[in-house]
Amino acid sequence: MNLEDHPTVKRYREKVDAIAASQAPEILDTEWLKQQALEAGADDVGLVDINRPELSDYRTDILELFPWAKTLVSFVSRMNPENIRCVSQAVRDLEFISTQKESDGIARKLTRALSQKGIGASNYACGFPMDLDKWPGKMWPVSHKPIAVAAGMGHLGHNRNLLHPRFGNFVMLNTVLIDREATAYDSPLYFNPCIKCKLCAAVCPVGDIGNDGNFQFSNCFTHNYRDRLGGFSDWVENITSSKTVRDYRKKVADPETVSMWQSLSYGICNKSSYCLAVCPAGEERIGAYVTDRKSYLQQVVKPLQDKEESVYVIPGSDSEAHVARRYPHKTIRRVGNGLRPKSAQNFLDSLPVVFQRDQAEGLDVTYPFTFTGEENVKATLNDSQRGDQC
Ligand code: B12
Repeated sequence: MNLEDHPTVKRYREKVDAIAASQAPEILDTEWLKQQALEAGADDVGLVDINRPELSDYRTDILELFPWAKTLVSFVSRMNPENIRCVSQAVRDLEFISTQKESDGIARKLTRALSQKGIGASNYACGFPMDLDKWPGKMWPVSHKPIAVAAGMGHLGHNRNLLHPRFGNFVMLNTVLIDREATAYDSPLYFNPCIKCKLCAAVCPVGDIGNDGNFQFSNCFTHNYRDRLGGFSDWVENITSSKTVRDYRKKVADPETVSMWQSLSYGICNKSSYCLAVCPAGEERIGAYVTDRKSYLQQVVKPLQDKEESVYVIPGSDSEAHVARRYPHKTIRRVGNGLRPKSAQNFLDSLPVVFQRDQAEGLDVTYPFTFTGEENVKATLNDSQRGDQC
């Protein structure tokens, strides 16, 4: 008997043919693809072509990891604003942790559904894990914010978060990368939902959001991420540099020790996120602000401003001065943030994000740098925060 005529082989062949016939086409129908994302649980979804000009700063990192990526599916998952606005950090963190898990679950469900149809699909974490061997550089090859903007999910507001036209900034972002094209792509939203109320600047305990839109990355990072990444390495150094238990307790208060335990056990924690909490943008949220601003300030903004809490700052930073001036009832905790450049190039790259512009006010200087040895770099730094390298 010819092997091809054997019933088992025949059945196998028929199955293979049926699978091949059910395979997705080379170019995917946009509406079908979006429907798959919505069915997986996304609250809104948009598609971007990897070659879009807006992604030029981000494309290399994405393609290094996913060289086959052609279409990016950007989707949002809603958060409950009442939880994010709560003065309890536990309630806020639970909302962040739950939404991130949900978002990664949706990405997983979508990639699985697509891969069952023979479509190559992958996803990078909504938040963590990240590629920490790149620390303290850019550890996230997929930047969800610019992708979401290009996919029409919203625009960045004064607080640097993506504001969705309906849900405001109460969304977590995620991206699924796909190995084929789609029939149509989305464009950026035609308006920015940010109304420039600047409540985000008014509420930030460390003053990292300037009225002019400047964002001071390292001050946000030092406070918000006290129990993660660089804050964690600073904690370890506090342990190892303490000669006695008493010495350790002078550096780290008991609630701070158990806070580290909680962060390690249960996931991300943010000391603030107030910039997100107070934002009134988005169809679903704006009504409460425009109809009665006074009550809005009283109910949403003031409780966060009045909260007595520890605020983590680098000694001598703009944020230390800000807390002392604006929030005398909050406790200043002077700490390290673990950001240590690992190379001359990394040092130069980090300068704009660690620059303390208030402390440097009135300064008019130019620093020439020449690095020799393993790296040969020349750079000129001036007070416009730019490093012009030769
Ligand atoms: C890095 C990062 C941060 C950094 C920098 C934030 C920033 N404005 O870029 C820090 C730690 C400060 C941060 C804080 C927060 N983040 Co964040 N973060 C990210 C991350 C990983 C990448 C952001 C990004 O693409 N930046 C690049 C571009 C768009 O920004 P940029 O201005 O050009 O460059 C900045 C960064 O490169 C940064 N930077 C430079 N060098 C280094 C080095 C290191 C070690 C780090 C960590 C950062 C860093 O400084 C630059 C200036 O701000 C994304 C997740 C992801 N994979 O995309 C989430 C993400 C942007 N974060 C998010 C959230 C929710 C927050 C917080 C609200 C968390 C909290 N609960 O407090 C705050 C908000 C602070 C703010 N107002 O921006 C959400 C935003 C959701 C939304 N609706 O927009 C994201 C998209 C996560 C998600 N999947 O939803 N975040």
